[in-house]
Amino acid sequence: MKKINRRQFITLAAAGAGTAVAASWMWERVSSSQLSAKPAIDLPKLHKSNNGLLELNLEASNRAVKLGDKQAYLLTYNGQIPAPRLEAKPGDTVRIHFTNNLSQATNLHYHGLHIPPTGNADNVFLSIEPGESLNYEFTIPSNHPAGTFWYHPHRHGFVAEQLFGGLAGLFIMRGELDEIPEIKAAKEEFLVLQDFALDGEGRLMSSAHMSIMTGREGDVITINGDPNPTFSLPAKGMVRWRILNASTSRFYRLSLENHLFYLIATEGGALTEPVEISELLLTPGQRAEVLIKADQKPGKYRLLNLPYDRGAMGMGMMGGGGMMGRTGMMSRNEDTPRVLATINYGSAVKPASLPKKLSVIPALPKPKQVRRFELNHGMAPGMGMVFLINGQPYQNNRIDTQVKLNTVEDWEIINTGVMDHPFHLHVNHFQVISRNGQPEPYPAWKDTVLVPRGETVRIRIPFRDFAGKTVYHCHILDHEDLGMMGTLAIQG
Ligand SMILES: [Cu+2]
Repeated sequence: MKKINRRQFITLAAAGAGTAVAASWMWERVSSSQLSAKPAIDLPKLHKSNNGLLELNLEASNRAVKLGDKQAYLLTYNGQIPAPRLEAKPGDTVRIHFTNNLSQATNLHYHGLHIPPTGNADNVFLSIEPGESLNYEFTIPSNHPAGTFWYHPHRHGFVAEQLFGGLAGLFIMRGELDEIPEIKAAKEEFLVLQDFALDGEGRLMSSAHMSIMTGREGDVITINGDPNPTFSLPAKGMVRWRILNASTSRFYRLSLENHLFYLIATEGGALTEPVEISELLLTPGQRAEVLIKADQKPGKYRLLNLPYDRGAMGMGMMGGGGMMGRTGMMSRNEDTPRVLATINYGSAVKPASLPKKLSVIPALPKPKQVRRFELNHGMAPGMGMVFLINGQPYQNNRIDTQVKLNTVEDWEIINTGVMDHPFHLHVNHFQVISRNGQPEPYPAWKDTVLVPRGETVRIRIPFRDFAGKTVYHCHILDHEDLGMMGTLAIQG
C-alpha cells in the first residue's frame, strides 16, 4: 500500500465549524403541510440493468423537493435530488427515454463513460428543446472498467445554470472491482455533493447575484440532498464511499476526523493498490472511491470540508456591474472547516482488512505527438470577459484539435491564469504523467485533472474505439459556458 500524505488529524475550533453550519441554513423552516402534494423522496431511486438492458424514462423539470426538512424549488431528473442512480454492467445496452420539461434547451452527458460521442449516445452537440423528447441508446463496451460515473446536462451556454439547479445523478458501472472480497465485504455508500444558492423561500437565486467569473457557489451544501446527513460505520468494519463532486464550481477538500481514507479508485476506475491519504481534494466533476476502516472508539466523527483557495477574478478584471455577488466570494472567505456530515459508529463486527491488489494499470507507450493547451482568460470583441484555451473562446463550428483513432498522445496543459481550472476530456480516460515536471507517484485512470494556476500538467491519452467529434473543457462550468472549451475530432 502506498502512503501519500502523513497521518495528520484535524483539530478545529468547534465553535467556528458550528457557526458556519448554522449560518449556511438561514431560510425559514416550512412545515410538512405546506409542501407540495408530491411525496418527498428521501433516497435517490435506483435503476439497474436487467438481462443486459438498462431502460428508463427520465424527465428534466422544475420541482418542489425537500433538502433535509426544508422545501426548495429546483431542477430535477424525475423529481429527485440527486437524480436517480443508474447501474449497469459491461456489455449492457442503455436506453433512456428522455423528456425535457425545463424552460430552456438541454441534453445529457454520460460523464466518464467510454461510449460513442456520436448519434444518440454521449453526444454533447445534441440540443433538446423545451417540451421535446429524445431516446438515448448506446451499448457499453464489454471491457468497460467498473467505476463511479455520472450524468448531467451539457448544452453549451446553459450547463452551469442547469447543474447548479440540481441536475446530476450517478451512473455506476459494476465489474471486477466490486468482486474483490475485502471490497465486497465493505458497506457501500454513495455520496453526491452539491451546493445551492437559495433565497428565503427556497427558490434558486438568479445568476445576476452570483460571481459567474469566479464560478458560482452556493452556501447550502448537501450530500444526497441532505445538509448534514448521518452515516453509520460498523465498528471494526469497513465502508466504501463512492464520492461525486456534482457542484458547478465548488471544490471539496474532505477529511474525516480521526480517520484516514484509503483511495481505491479515481474517475476512470480502480487503482493498482490502495493509497493512504488523510485528505481528499475533489474538483467539480471528479469522483473518488475510498475505504474507511472503522478502527477508532465508538462515537461520532465529523466529515469536514477544509478551506481551499482556488483563486478568484479580481474586481479590476470584472469590468464592474453586478458580477461579484455574495455567494461567489464564499470560496475565498471560507477559512474555517465546515461540517458536511456526521459519522456514527454502529455495533461491532469482525475486524476488516484492506485489499492488497486492485487492478493492473498498463504503462502507455511514449507518444510522438505532444500538444500544448494554455488555459487563461481575456477580453474578446463583442463578448467581454471570456475564458480561453490557446487564446480562443469556444466556437461550435470550429474543430480545435484533430487526432487519429488508435493513437496515444501527450497533452501538456498550462494554466497561465489567476484561477485553478479542472480540465475534463470526454469519452477517453487518460493517465497523469507529471505535474510541473514531477512524475505522478502512482498510476491512475482519470477524466478530470486539476491544473492549478501557474502550473503545468502532462497527461497521456489513448484514443480508442470511437471516432467522432467531442469536447474538452474546464469543469468549473461557468468557465466552460464562458468559452473554456474546445472541440476534438477523433478521425477513424
Ligand atoms: Cu476554469
